[in-house]
Amino acid sequence: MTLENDLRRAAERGELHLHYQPKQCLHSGRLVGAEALLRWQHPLHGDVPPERFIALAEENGSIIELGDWVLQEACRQMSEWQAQYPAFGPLAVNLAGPQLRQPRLVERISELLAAAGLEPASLQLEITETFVMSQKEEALPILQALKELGLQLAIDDFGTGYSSLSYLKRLPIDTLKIDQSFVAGLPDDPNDAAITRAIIALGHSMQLTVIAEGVETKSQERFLAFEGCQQIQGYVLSRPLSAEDFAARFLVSR
Ligand code: G
Ligand code: G
Ligand code: MN
Ligand code: NA
Repeated sequence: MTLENDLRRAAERGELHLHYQPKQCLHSGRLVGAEALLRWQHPLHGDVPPERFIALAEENGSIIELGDWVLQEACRQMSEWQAQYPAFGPLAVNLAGPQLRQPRLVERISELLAAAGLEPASLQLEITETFVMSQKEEALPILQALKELGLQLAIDDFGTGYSSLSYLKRLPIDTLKIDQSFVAGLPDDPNDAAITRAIIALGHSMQLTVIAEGVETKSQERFLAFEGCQQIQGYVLSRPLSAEDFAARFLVSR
């Protein structure tokens, strides 16, 4: 498949870049970091959405190299931003299942952090609930090693992955990220409202930060603030932006 071959060469051809979407504290209104999201500008097909190539990359194994490029670029960008805006962070990066299974992952991340001169706490890893819950025996020691290094850990797409609560309790995580499918129905859909409240309560009882993703409207934002959700991310604040636009809009004016 040609898209598959193109993907393997995308990094070296300079076709990959990261976009950044801000995260905000609902209580203070302050910026509390950003999520890095991978973009592929294909010379013929234009912007290829990650939905089309992340799964492909996971299947053919190129996610390891792709993910390594993402981590390296995120660290490079973060070190540039922290030099100018020391209070900014953490920067969150999505990690796919196959990346978490690499034996040298922890070593590699500490190498990248050291090369960029970053504290481990400047980096947050977003790991899907589906991976963590489907690979319980395997995931726990990996998460423990990443936590020992000092990274922040978030469970992404929370609510879609059939969490075992007894297992969740043992995970060394900092943050639950409420999946955007639940946020979409707020504030009117009674099921989405109930699920969102339950996740917020669960997070509080486990002393985890709860962030809602995919927040698009002020009425969703108000509902989440009222229910005690700490952070939001979504179009209501901003779409994911290029590094340049993100800095101009969210860093320079601080
Ligand atoms: O930003 P957005 O629509 O474009 O992302 C679509 C999906 O791709 C989301 O599920 C997101 O988590 C995933 N994604 C975006 N960037 C990365 C990345 O760098 N690594 C992995 N594993 N997934 C990513
Ligand atoms: O990593 P994750 O699966 O959570 O990726 C977040 C995805 O959601 C990305 O594709 C991003 O572009 C997208 N996104 C971010 N904010 C919003 C929003 O407010 N509404 C919708 N529909 N999608 C969003
Ligand atoms: Mn994510
Ligand atoms: Na998500």
